Amino acid sequence: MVNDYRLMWESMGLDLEAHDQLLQALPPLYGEVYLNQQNRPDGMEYFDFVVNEIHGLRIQELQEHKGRGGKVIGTFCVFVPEEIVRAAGGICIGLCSGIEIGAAQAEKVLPRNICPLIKSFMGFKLSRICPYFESCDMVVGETTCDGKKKAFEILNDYVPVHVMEVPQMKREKDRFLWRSEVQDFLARVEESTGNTVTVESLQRSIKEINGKRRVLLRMAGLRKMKPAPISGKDSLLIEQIAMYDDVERFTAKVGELCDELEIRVEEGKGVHEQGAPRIIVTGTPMAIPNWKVPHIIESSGAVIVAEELCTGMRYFENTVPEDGESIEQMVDFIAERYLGINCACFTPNEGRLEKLVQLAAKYEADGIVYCSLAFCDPYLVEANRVEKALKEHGIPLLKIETDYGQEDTGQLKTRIEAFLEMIR
Ligand code: BJ8
Repeated sequence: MVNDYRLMWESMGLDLEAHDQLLQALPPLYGEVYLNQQNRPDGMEYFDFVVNEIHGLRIQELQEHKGRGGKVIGTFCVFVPEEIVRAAGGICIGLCSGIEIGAAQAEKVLPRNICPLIKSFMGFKLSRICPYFESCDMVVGETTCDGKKKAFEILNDYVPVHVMEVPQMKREKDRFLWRSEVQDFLARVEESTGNTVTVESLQRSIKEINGKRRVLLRMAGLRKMKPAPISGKDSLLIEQIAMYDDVERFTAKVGELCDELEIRVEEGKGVHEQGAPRIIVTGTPMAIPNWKVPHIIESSGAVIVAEELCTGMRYFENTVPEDGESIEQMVDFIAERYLGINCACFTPNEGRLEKLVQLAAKYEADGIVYCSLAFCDPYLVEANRVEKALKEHGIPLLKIETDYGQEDTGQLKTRIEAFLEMIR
């Protein structure tokens, strides 16, 4: 099978040597972070399988889709409406960028001191190492932060990029702009796929993507229970896989897992020791395989009960109304739903502060860990507003700034352990 995959990777133009190195790095890391956990739900077997096949089966599915004339569209932000891509018969893939790779290549076109997520996606593309990236017929960028916005101009030299202008405020005129951006995106997707989005296809796709979001919300709801029936690391993995797995299969598998978690809740079966501090993680997205901070938190005796992240709650907390009757009305609904995302690129971003306070109460959290990638101005600066709001409500906070390297692991562990000790 691996040999078949090698032929596939070769035919896609991957740098096989560099790709081998990447694939060799993943299993030991996964084994240490994931497979060593105690008391994992049986339903995690599917997600272990997906990771095991990360550059295999799913890539094969994408290639088969392309072989039938289908298109693959890559994204880097949860602001890109996947409902529209799906309604046009395309497959929408969240490109991960969660590992330091191809940095030397990336630094040929980018400054050294830039957010690791941006450096990572440029490195992936320039070193031809990611079969997801190489499957993309088009990549969608956005104007959320300056680094990404300018990097997409460069990326466009290597793959067609469509940039959506995400407003930075949420006034009526910003809503108007965003609606027109969603409308333009629909036209661009139709052009790229060669398919027309119809009322029926968009209605269906909205329902299917809502289904995916709802099942993730169901899983999130079960994590409110004491003891939590699933670890934060496993939940994060599922939220990461949500970005690229087959929508129907993924929804069904998370549903099966939730059935099992409900039984665990009834039986009072949890994944952690009694009295373990309950933590919410917030900040910049944690793309596969960036599990560093959650792993430190949970291996220090705490349990993560929610992620106020784009690889978390911000991805699934809102759905699109399903009663739209025309394309125009559904575009409005979609635009409105997406503008509800509380990204730090907005000013002000009160919604995020309110959400964090609410989450802390609903999930009975003992503390919040604010984790920002280095050089990410929006999240690093917004930490001040978050700190102020949480202080007013007496919610303990730990702020962390890190990157994809492992050099700071010891130091982070010391700080996280001290924080847990303080809130215990
Ligand atoms: S909606 S959080 S996925 S933009 S970490 S590249 S912001 S410098 S990723 Fe994000 Fe969309 Fe917002 Fe979510 Fe820039 Fe910060 Fe890097 Fe970032």
